[in-house]
Amino acid sequence: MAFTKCWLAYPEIRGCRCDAISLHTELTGETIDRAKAELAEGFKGLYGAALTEGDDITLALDMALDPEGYRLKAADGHCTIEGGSEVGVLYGVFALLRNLQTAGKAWAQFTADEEKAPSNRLRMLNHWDNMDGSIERGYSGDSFFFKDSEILIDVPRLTAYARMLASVGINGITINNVNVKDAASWLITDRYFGALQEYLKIFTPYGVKLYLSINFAAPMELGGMDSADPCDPAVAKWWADKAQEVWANLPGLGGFLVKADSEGRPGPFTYGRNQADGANMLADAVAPCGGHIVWRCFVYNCQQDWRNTKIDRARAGYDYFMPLDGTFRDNVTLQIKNGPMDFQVREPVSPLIGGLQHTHIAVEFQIAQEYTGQQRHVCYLMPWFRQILDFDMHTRPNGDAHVRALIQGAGNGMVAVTNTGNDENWTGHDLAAANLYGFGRLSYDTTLDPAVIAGEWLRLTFGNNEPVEKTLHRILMQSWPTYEKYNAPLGVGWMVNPNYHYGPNVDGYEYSRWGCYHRASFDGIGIDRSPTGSDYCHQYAPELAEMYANVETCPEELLLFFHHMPYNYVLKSGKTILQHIYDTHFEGAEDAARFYDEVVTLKPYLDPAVYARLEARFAHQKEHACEWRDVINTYFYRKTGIGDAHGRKIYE
Ligand code: GCW
Repeated sequence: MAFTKCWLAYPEIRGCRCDAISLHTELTGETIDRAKAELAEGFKGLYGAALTEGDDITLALDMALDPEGYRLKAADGHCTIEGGSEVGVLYGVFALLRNLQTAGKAWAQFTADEEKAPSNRLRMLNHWDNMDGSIERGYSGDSFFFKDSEILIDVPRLTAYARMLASVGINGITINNVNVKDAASWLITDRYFGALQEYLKIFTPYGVKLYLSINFAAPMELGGMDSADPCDPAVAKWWADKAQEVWANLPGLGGFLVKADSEGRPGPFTYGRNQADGANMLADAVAPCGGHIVWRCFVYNCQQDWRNTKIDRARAGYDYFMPLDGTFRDNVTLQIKNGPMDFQVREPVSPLIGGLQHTHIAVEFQIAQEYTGQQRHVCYLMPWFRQILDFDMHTRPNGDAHVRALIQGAGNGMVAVTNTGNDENWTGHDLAAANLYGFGRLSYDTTLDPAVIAGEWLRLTFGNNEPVEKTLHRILMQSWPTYEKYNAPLGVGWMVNPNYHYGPNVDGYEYSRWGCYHRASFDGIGIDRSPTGSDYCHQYAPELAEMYANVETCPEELLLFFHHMPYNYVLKSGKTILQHIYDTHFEGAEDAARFYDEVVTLKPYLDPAVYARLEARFAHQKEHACEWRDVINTYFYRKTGIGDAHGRKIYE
């Protein structure tokens, strides 16, 4: 299937054409070949220029730089790019091409002086692609990795993808779903080694390490054993032998990602063992091969009884993993979702992220927008991710405990559940590509301003096109706040249709076993997570625990996450909670209608296919935001019998 070039289209910088730009380098190798090819493609597009031999640009190594860092200097038509390794050089080349576009100048006028090293070592994407070709929580077509239990080797598409990843500094991908099903268990067998070797050939030169999700019960499923007990030496031996076989066939493989004891997946709990027993057994198996185990912390009871108000799903990750801090091997990274629940539009930062002091961690984000509009609504998530990175956990009395600091250093980093599929434009909604671009950029440099990232992405994708840039920039920056307005109020989350997680259904999860409740009653709504309730708030450092426990100091956007509050409680805005719910839902739907009106004005400035896709999505969002507004407002009107203070229409 045809596919777009996304932000690597290199649209012409108008009025700046030149015949040739020349390159000199003594470096050789596959990564350098990719860097040269990128320059050739970039200059052809931006300036109509051929890449020739000469000294306009010099590529070199400087071992004093971070291995994934670069230094870029340019003035008077000359440019040097130095990298701490070949991959650093490649990153420098992408930085040059990006900066040329954002500057929008002629080659001879361009100046640059920047030196960068990545904020995080691990900058990874997780695909939830199944081997039948479907994608769990995929909203942009089918997998471009798998179909009918086979691995697809679509070299142009995979290469284009590897370039996109490298261009924003992503250095790892897990290609198969963490829910390892059907044929996927067999990815670590000779059935698939040949095809995976082709993947290594494509991704490795771009600095992208390949990871595989594995089935914790593989010794049983593949090895015919009767147990997968991590403390059984025979099981450990099976994994150690397996690792030798896998790495002998797939040299350079990054490692394994594991979802264990979660939502029905097998894991160490089956054998009365803990999460560290499981992770460490695998870590020891892969260590001689240089392998890495990424172990997810999304472990909770998904069979709970809604009648039992003592169990609190939000507590689970911390309760299971915190006592194990310091017991994990050095080649284990715990992958922790950004919030304690599950990728809601608003959640507090997971306390486990701050709690663990002696364990490698990666924060797991989701750009697939499972709960934030599923790539049909626009929802640019970088402002939200940046808030999370900037959050101070107060857990290092003598050091920096902002999330961005806690995930620095070896074994740590950022992961996103990705949003790509085989749709022509990769991400379904054209604007959803800003999340893929943005996640990469933010993981490489956690100090970047989300507004700047959005601006870059627009310029790279649409060229220098003022009406498009201005309008879409405004929409992107307003999109997450807008989505939050017409969604579940004040941090409580979960008012969605079960299973699909799309569209409003206020009580959709209220009486189910999944542990995500809002507990709306005739007089109030929200979960008491203070000491009078589950006391989840004391999983945070004392300053934060106190702040959250007290309704006066609890940030209002999370008020209902932490407290059960009466509808007539007056917020700092002077509005009651009920009126706040009404107002935000009216506003959210108005915002969505305005987005549509603004997008329609862009018709003359956009490629017709892009415009058609955007127009259809924004029309849907506009209508669907009204559905959200009306379902939620009606629900609370029915609970309370109190109407809107401004007399607006609320359906009965
Ligand atoms: O958000 C939930 C999703 C599941 C997913 C799970 C997880 C891959 O609804 O589809 O399973 O999280 O993160 O493991």
